[in-house]
Amino acid sequence: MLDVRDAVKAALKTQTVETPSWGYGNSGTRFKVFAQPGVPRTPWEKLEDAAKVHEFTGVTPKVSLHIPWDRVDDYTALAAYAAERGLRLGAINSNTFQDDDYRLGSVCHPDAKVRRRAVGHLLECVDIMDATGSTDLKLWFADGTNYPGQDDVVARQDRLAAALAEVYERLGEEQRLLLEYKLFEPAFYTTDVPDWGTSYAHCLKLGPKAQVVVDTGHHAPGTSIEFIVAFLLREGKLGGFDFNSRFYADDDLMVGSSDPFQLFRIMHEVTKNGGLAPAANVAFMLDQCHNIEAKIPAVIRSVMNVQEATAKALLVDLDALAAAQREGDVLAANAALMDAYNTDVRPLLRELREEQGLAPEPLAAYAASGWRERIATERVGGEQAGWGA
Ligand code: LRH
Ligand code: MN
Ligand code: MN
Repeated sequence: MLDVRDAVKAALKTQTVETPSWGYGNSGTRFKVFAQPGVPRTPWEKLEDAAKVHEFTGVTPKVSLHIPWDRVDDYTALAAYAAERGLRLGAINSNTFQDDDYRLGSVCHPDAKVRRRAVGHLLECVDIMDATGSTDLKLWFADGTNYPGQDDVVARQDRLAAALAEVYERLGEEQRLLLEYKLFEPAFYTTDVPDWGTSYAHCLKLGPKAQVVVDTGHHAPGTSIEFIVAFLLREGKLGGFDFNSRFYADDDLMVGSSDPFQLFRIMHEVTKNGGLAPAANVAFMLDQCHNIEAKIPAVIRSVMNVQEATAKALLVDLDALAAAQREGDVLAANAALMDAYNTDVRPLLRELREEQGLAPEPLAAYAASGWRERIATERVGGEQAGWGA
């Protein structure tokens, strides 16, 4: 019989985590961007850093791009540059939130000319996907209103549905649209895609190539994100995650850094409900910026946090759990989860890495690699690209 540890390791070998190009660039809050030495100046340099994360973790072959932050003349060349470094380009994230035109929204804007411009950008993102070989288009809209009466809430939903339908029609056979929701910010009275239910309803109407993306930083405090995950998986509508952690507002902090138990509970629903199987096609993406901590080690730490939560989730004794649930034994059922959560999985992950020819401690291996010193010397001057720049 397969040993439990071997089964966990085999499952972990199938998991990949997609890292965001903007996690490597300079970023900050609206108060201050703290520049760091050696930070990438171009999308090409961001890929070099992403390749380092992949070199030391072995599980991050894909990098998400944000357009226009990662605009280049030749996306085919960018994909080739990634491939030379053992990487692929992942989700293309649209950006309809940084232009003056979008003061009243983008695809939900009351003016048809602005809506056309926004849809034009989304279609351009699909063109980019064709060039990069990306399969996922990730859409997040900053649309909404700040004041009662500002706009017609239902008309805005109609405009959103029309825009999404046009983009959906443009998708290729292997491409899909991931619709992200967010409860708050920057529209503080109504948000046009505020929650998973709104996203789900639009995706359901659009068809099988539209799925919901769960950004863990986009909920009200106390929300059971694991319930949302379980529900969406059951419906075949969980497209992926934007992982990060939050306290009060948005989501720049490292996933699993403050509430590893929440991440475990989420991963328990994922593993229990088949979400780790490659066929489920759930994209485990990070959506983070590292403002005060060193960026590459922060991405590595985040990836390790996802792996640790996944390993613990895979250790849950599902037979014992089901038996306790059948018998209505609440304490035993809860204990099945807690026993797994309280297991130290770090030795198992070290073992897994060694079996894969990796250094057992990715952070130490990165620190010893000299990359940090090298980029600090070589990457001087030039414009910083990306979020908060
Ligand atoms: C919005 C968001 C969305 C954006 C990213 C930079 O808060 O989560 O995914 O594309 O941040
Ligand atoms: Mn996000
Ligand atoms: Mn966010």
